[in-house]
This record gives sequence, structure tokens and C-alpha cells, in this order.
Amino acid sequence: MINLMLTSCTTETPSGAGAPGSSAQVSSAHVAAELYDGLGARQATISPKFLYDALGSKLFEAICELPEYYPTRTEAGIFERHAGEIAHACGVGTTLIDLGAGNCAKAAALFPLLRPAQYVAVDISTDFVSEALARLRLRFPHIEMQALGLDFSSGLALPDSVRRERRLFFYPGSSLGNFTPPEARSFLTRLRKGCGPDGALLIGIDLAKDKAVLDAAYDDALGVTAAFNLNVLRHVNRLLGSDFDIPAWRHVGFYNEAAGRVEMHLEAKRAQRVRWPGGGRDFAAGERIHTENSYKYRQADAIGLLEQSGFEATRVWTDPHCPFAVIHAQAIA
Ligand code: AVJ
Repeated sequence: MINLMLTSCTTETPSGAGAPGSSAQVSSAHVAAELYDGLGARQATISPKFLYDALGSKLFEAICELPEYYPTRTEAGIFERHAGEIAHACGVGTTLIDLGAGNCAKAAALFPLLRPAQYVAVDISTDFVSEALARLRLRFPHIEMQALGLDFSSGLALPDSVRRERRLFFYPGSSLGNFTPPEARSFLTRLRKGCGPDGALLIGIDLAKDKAVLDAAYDDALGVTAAFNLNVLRHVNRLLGSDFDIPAWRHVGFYNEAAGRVEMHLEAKRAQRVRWPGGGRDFAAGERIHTENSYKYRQADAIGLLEQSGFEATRVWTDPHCPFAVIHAQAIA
């Protein structure tokens, strides 16, 4: 069901940039339908992409600073230690397409060596990425840049302004882990179609490791990850006009070893009814809303996944202490 409240809530959708009102409504209705579907399911779910409103993006930045959250630091270390080799594998003068660019810091760190011909920063949080890019333009005035506010999880329609030659998709941070392995395969296959035969992929993938390390990384002592997870309910309240009572929910984050993934949930502290225009749902005490999966691969499985998607891993860089892989993969004809 589509309700009229949604038309005021379009900032996170790709329709923002000069689109007529009607298409903004279509995307809001899309967003609402997706949320209703998830919230109405027997096992309630909210897609992890809704974690990233403006505040959520800032909370994620804070997570990256936490001592327990190793991925950002580990990956940055790999990029730093192997910058020369990575730049050599990628080559200069690429069309660098940054998927989930956020504050654009990871790509910017590679600019001096990578010297891309064009930089395209794609992120679902339009305002956040646009601001980051405005700052970056001042530092690298000679690189042609554009920000694209779009949800690339459901499709990758790049405008004609994005150069076709030598596309290098940059997908760091292990965000691939948000997809189930079959979803990851179809996403990577779409990337393969989105780059020409001369295209490539530079991707960071978190690898399976000790449960205690993973549990701490997704349930930190300061409660920043808890705030990040709970913030999704504020975002949903704004998108749907629902009345989730934030203090009535608790963050749950743990490594599900059998499933090979970290899971985040929001657990109802007490029985409650949540309403939204035209509907609602009762939650029992202890009932959970599943908000995120973060798959942790074995290196060989990650390489296999790339191969099944039309990419050949040409180089793999890892960290000696913390399992994490940065992979350069070339499109296979
Ligand atoms: C941005 C999807 C890579 O899965 O580690 C961090 C998001 N969730 N803490 C991850 C996240 C909880 C992050 N990714």
C-alpha cells in the first residue's frame, strides 16, 4: 500500500537529482513497499542499506575508529603497505567507480598513485557523498569527479557521463558481505556486465576468523555499533511514518559460525505494537528484526565467487595478523 506521507522522504533515493515529483514518488513507494515487505515477514527484516541515513553514515565512520572494529584499519594497512603493487595491478588512467563511497577517504588515499582519469563516487546517502566529493575536488582539482546518489544493490544504471573505458570498480570495506553468496554472485555478475572486457575490480573482502574477535567487532564496548543498528529504526520512522520506540529495542550482534556470517538484529525488550499509516505489527518480547548479515569468506571461496562471476583474481594481498583480503580481479572475456 502506498501512502502520501512518503513523498516528503526522498532524500536517500536516486530520484533526488532533478527528477520530477512523480518519479520521486515512485521511488519512495518502492522504498516503502520494500520496508513493509520486510516488516511484515514472519521473520521481520530491514535491509542493511537503511542503516545509512546521514546520521547512520556518521555512526559507521565512528565504528571504523573503534579498537574492536578491525576491518577498516586492516584494509587500510594493506592498501598502505602494498600501494605500489596495487596501483601497478590497476594501472593509471582508469575510470574509478567507488561503490559505497561514503566519505571517499579510501579512494582518495589511492589517488596519488592510481591517478584515475575519472572518479565516480556512488552512495545511497546522497547528501553525505556529495559533501565528501565537494571537499575532495579542492584537493584533487585535476581529477574529473562526479557523485551519484543511488542504491546500487538493486541495479547499476550508470549515466552516460561515466566513461566506458577501463572501468575499475572499487568495492572496499567488505561490503560484499552484506549479500548472501548467491546474491553476491549476481551482484558481481552485474559489475562484470557494467564494465567492458577491459574492466576490473578492486575489492576488499573480510575473511573468516576467531569468533571472539568477530563478536567484539560487532558488539563493541562503547555501544557505537548498537547506536548504528538502533538508528535504523529512526530512519524507518522517518521513511514510513512508523512509531518504533527506540528505547524498547536492544542491539544484538554475533558471529553465526555455522552460517559463516555475522548477524545483527534488533530485539524487542518487551511485547509491543508498532504502527504505521495503514498498518502495523505486534512484536513479542524477545522477537527480533534481522538488520544485517556480514558474510566472512575463506580466501579460496572468495576467489571462486569472483571466477563464477566472470572475474579472474590476478593479485591477492592480505595482512599477516588479521585475515582480510584485498583482491584485484580482471574481467574475463
Ligand atoms: C559496511 C557492511 C562492511 O559488515 O562490517 C559494521 C557494516 N555493521 N558494523 C560490516 C557494519 C556493523 C560493515 N559493512
